[in-house]
Amino acid sequence: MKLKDFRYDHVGSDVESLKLSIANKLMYSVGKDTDAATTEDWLKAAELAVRDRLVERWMKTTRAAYEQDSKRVYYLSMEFLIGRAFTNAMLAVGIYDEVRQALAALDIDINEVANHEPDAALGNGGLGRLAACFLDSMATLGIAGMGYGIRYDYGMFKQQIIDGNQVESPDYWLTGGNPWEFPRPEVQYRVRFGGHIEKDGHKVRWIDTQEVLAMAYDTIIPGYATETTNTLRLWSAKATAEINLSAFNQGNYFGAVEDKNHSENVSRVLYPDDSTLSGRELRLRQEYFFVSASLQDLVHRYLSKHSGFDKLADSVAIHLNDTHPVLAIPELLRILMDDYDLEWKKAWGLAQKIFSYTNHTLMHEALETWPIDMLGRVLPRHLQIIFVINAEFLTSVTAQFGSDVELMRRLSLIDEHGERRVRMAYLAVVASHKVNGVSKLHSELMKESIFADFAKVFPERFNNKTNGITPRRWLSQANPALSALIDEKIGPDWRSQLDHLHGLKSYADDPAFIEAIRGAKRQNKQRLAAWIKTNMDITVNPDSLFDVQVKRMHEYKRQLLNVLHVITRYNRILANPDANWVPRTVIFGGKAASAYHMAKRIIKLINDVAVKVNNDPRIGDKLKVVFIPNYSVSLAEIIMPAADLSEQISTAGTEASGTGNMKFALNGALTIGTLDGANIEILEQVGKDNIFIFGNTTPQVQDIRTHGYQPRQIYESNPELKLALDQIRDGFFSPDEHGRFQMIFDALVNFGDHYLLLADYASYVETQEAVDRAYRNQADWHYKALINIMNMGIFSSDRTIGDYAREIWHSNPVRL
Ligand code: B1H
Repeated sequence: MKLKDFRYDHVGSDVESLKLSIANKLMYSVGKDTDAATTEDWLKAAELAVRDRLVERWMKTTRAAYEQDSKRVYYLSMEFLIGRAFTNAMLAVGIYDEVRQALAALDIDINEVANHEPDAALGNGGLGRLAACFLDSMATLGIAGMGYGIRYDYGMFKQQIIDGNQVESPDYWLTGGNPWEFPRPEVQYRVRFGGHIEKDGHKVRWIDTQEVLAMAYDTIIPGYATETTNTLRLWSAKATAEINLSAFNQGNYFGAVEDKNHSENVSRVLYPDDSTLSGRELRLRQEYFFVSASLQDLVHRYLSKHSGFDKLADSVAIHLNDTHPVLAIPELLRILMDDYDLEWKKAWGLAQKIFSYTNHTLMHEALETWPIDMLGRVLPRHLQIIFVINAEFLTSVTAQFGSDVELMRRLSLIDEHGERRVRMAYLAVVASHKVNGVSKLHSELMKESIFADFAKVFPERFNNKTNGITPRRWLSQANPALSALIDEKIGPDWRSQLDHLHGLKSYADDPAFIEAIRGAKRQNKQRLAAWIKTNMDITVNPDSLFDVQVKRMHEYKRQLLNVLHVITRYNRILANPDANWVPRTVIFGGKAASAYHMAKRIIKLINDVAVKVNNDPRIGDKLKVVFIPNYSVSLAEIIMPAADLSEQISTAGTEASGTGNMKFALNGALTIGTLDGANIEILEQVGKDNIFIFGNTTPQVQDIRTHGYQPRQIYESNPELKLALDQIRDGFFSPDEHGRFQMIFDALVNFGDHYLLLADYASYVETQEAVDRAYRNQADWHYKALINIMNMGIFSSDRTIGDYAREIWHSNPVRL
């Protein structure tokens, strides 16, 4: 309905209007008196007031995109690791200071309330955080981009460290309500599972299915310094009325409610795996659940503006964030053929123009394959469509390359070794017009390893888009001290033009500026030291070198190599206590997947080493070890700006890109790292004098492996390494349980050291000595830090998204 005189109060953004708004929200929306209001209540009131300042622009953007029929980019992802939204929203709209003053006038400290916001932790790690940075950049660049995902009731678990062990508990993030989302009960789609298929002439019918409803919740995604405001639409499962009614009519009230609970489980919880897969049926259902709702929704939106599907590929780009949403491919084909009677050829032609796919890992454990049995049971129609895609694909390959049975076996979407399974990554490659990796190295390796045969069949399809990070959250918001310094020199535009940081070059020779950079770092280290004191009751010295490794716990990321260095350093200090040691605080943080026993044991080892080292009076300030519990986006915002040294030490060829590496360097930490993932591109940007590179390269790693790697030989021949490993094995760090770390020793010395820690140990320890030497010269160290900061422009996710938009999606900004 169009109302001629629909009027509303435009909300102002001056301090007085904000103060009044916040008071009104506390009164009328939260329903609390100032006497009774808790910090959470004030936060809610302030959030709602800020949210109001986004809504007008949000509607304007939605209307403009619709009127201009802009090409939409749909970013399908199982994970969006957003973190907090309050400060981000204020900075985007440019009202942070006004809100701060308005709250102060109400006797409320903005930092205090902001720290009470729970993280939206709907993701595991890098892949999910990348999706969040991409949403920020799409909005900032004015691209009509929409995220689609799952509104998990429980996000990433909360990690406590109890007696040095990880203990998981559920993340009740929605308990206090979520002011950033708008429930859309009128937007619901049926998602079907199970049943069987029936042929009716040349029509296929999928019948006798169980159904669940997907209900939309829209989250506002503000662009920075632009009116463009996009949407993240997340789906939550609701039981259908039928489920409840039929059971109810049979007099089975509790049965009905149970059934309802069962079907709603599909959006209950995020799988806490990172770079590994559990392969459980509920995960398959989750994938189909959100993909089906998203496709129905986008087709519906398209049809509200068009009749017929001729323009679909001009209107719509669908991006697959890894293989988790790959069922979108058969789902689109199903909708087009079964619901709208398109012919196979037409439908397939459209799909190939619409889909694009990013691969995020080469690791075997993370490559999704679903057993044919399971797929056939849960999604019989989709399995049938996948068989058709495969048959057509293999036919076309035969036409091109002749009949080569081995090649067919390798290219087939169906893995026939043992239990037959669908290779989801192959399906993604065959159906997409573009397939990209996430760093230069990874994109090359992708073509040589998992997709080698496909790169011959479709050479034009493969490309690289090196990851990026949003400078709004990862510098402007996380590091106000450094941001203010930069603003003073080059103005505020770097927030949306990160390559403007090059302008700092003119100040690289100014000792006063270098000293100011050092001062900002020192302030951030104090902030982190205070956090550690308050939350862990450990005193760390802000003048020590902060050596930080925060990321998911995974063997390939080699937290253990870091531990081996810590132990070696401890032994060296004891052997030579009077030497002039550079004091270090080694900080770890990260979660282990709940079923990943080795990763959990490594957490325990870190904590046992910390107890030993931190309580040894002979060590004093020279070495401290801290494991920060519950690493998360909001903690990263405190930890990263405080780091002097960024540990990026994965085995060469294993970390697809990394994005933490970029965040640290942007905040002026120097990297100690292998030639892996985007570390290589950081090296290209900063030059070899401003980064600490060590270890075997990817070809060397391949070489070592093919020539028969012998970790025991390295163990036997390096006394310091042997001592550290023996101490781990013999209970030196676990006097209460001597065999506790035998499995770690075995993995490294007896069972092949799959990630080549021992092969890189000597080089790593030597490079750590170079770090100490460099740190002694503070002026030079912070000069190097400035060179890092200055050259990180290319790692803005705005650059990344600009490249995707131009080269993959062919989508232009909405005009406002
Ligand atoms: C990355 C994953 C991942 N790669 C499976 N793969 C998951 C795989 O729940 N699961 O089943 C979850 C996540 N995550 C990371 O992506 C890479 O390891 C990083 O190197 C990369 O920077 C990041 C973003 O591209």
